[in-house]
Amino acid sequence: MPFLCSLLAHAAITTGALPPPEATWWPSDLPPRTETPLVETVPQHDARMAWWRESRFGLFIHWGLYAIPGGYWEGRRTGGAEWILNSVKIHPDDYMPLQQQFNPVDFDPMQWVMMAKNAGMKYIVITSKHHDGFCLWPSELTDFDVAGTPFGRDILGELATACRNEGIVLCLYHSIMDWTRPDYLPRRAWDDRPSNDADYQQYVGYMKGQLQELVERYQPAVLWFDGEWEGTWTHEDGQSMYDFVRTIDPAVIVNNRVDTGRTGMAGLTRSGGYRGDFGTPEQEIPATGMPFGVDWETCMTMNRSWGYQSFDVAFKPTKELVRKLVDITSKGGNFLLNVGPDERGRFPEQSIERLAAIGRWMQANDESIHGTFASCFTGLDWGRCTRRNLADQNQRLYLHVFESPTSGVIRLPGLLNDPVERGAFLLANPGAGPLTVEREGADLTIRLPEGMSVEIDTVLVLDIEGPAIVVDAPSIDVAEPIFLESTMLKFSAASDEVEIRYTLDGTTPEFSESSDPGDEPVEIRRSATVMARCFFDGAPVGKVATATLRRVKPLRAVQTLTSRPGLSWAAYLGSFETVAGLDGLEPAAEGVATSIDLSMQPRSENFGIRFTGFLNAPRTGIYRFSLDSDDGSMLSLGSVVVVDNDGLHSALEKSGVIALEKGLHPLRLDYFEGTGQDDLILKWSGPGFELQPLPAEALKR
Ligand code: FHN
Repeated sequence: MPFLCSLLAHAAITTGALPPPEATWWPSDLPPRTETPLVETVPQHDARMAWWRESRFGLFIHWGLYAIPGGYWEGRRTGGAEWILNSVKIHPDDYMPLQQQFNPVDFDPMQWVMMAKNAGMKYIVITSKHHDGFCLWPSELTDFDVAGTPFGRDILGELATACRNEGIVLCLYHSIMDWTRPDYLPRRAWDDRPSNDADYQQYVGYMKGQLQELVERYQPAVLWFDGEWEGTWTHEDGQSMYDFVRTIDPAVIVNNRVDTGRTGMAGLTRSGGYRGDFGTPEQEIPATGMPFGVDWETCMTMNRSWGYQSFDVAFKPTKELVRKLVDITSKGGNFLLNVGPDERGRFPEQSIERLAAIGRWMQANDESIHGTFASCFTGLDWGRCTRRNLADQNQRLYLHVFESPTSGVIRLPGLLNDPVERGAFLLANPGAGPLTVEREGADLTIRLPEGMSVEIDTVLVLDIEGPAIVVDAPSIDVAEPIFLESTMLKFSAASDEVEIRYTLDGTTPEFSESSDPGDEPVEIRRSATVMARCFFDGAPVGKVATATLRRVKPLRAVQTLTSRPGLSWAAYLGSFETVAGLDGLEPAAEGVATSIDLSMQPRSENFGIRFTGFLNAPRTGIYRFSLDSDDGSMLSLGSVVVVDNDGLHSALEKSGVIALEKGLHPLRLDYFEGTGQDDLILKWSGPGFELQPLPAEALKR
């Protein structure tokens, strides 16, 4: 196979390479840690994550006292499910007596485990303690637990046994937030219990004691933390907790909500040494998956509630749930699908029915989910792709056909590998004989069985020679989209077997003299609209890549007679929705800061801060500013808004680029915090230095 052999010589697996095995798996911006068994090489980290990555599909169970009201309170339908104490503003003294009603006589752990197992799920994550503080196991550290109920049985212990007997992995959800524990802060606003002797670090110790109980008694394979966002739980607490539980059990996997680095419901972990072994998108699936090599799991309800609510009958159809599982798997993630059992310990009928229906699809197709990894295509208009490695470096592609094209043919765009002899076949019915596979330039096509209709997802299998090499849009490598005198362009593609052509005037590249070959770096000296495309045997392959490059003049520095170290800051009290809300207010406090942080914040919630002064640019050049905040923020230099990260949002990072003349530039940084987590991190990069916090000498007033 001459064509492919030459390919393999250049095979750069288009899904990105993992760091070399000798790399140490530890947040790279942290000093190496030697005092705990937590330092892992990449192979050791991969070994710890292996079963979790192979599983791909798990059952989330939200169960506790809140199943008793089930969204009703004092005879009224209130909604709120597991949040009912908060949603209905119930005083803990009125909520905690639910403990005397907890008697789930129909609880059958083996039945739960078998429903999960038959659905093709490999692990169960159950709420050991949710935000209401009630413990589903007999804890030595509190009476607000299952031992103090009429039921009295060790729910987690019985479930752990059933899981072990059926080869299902037990994992525990544990809430950091605790609305009833006296030492937890902040109190709910309507909770008038005295808080002056509440000791938050005492609460952290209580949490650690309970986690030690749970890890030593039930050996959960994953600790799924939640409720980290109220501001009292700090990055230091998160680091300490992660180290604590992994020191007790170095094999345990911990999600990123143990720390404070989660970027809201999108779930990715911010850079900066935040702990957590996987990201946790909630009720959403990343549009294109996370960067290759990042572990993540989408958690989602079947209806709209995590906890039980009889009137929530908006259950997603089985077809939608299966396609979510496939979509997530095709992006390299795990799917944690939730059930909220009722007060008797029964799964809702609709959940039972969907788990069984998913199981019927999985029975014929689970090979295309378990043990597979992300697609090699950026987008397929007829469905999704998952894959696994085979012996002798070959790969198996699972082609999930959601919509059968009217042409009766599915196209694998830019797939340069050739199929192994056996061609393609239906996973659910291999005996139906091979399907016709043909090459059309850089694409492969597969003819579907005559009249094939798709009920949920019909999976085809295609084994290919070697690791998948897919040519899509070439990458256009340039330092920044703006430049002063000139900048260098480089182009690259997934394979050397294609040729890159580009234009600088915004016209679509062609395989002719009208477009230049992109095999050498190019110097750009004036603004340009770059378009680049791959060609294979003279035919265009994949999408067109574009980049707009602008030649600019630097923002002039201001001339001031003198300047003193540090920025002026003013703090404001109020509930804001944008930074504009700070305008015209009288400051509650003022001062000087030699670094940009929240050390001067006047309180934990509902405040704003405005920094003003000058930025001292060490030399004329191109500067990039990264502004990471929860909630809103905005950075201006002179009259230019460099980064607009305004609005009510959880942790979010945005960046902007600007050309500056050496010298002083008027700076204004506005920030506000609503409720929950707060964060303000400003970094910059510039001529001769990488992204880093602004040093004191850069801040003047
Ligand atoms: O507040 C919780 C909610 O009750 C539920 O547990 C979800 C599941 O991930 N997590 C939090 C909301 O983001």
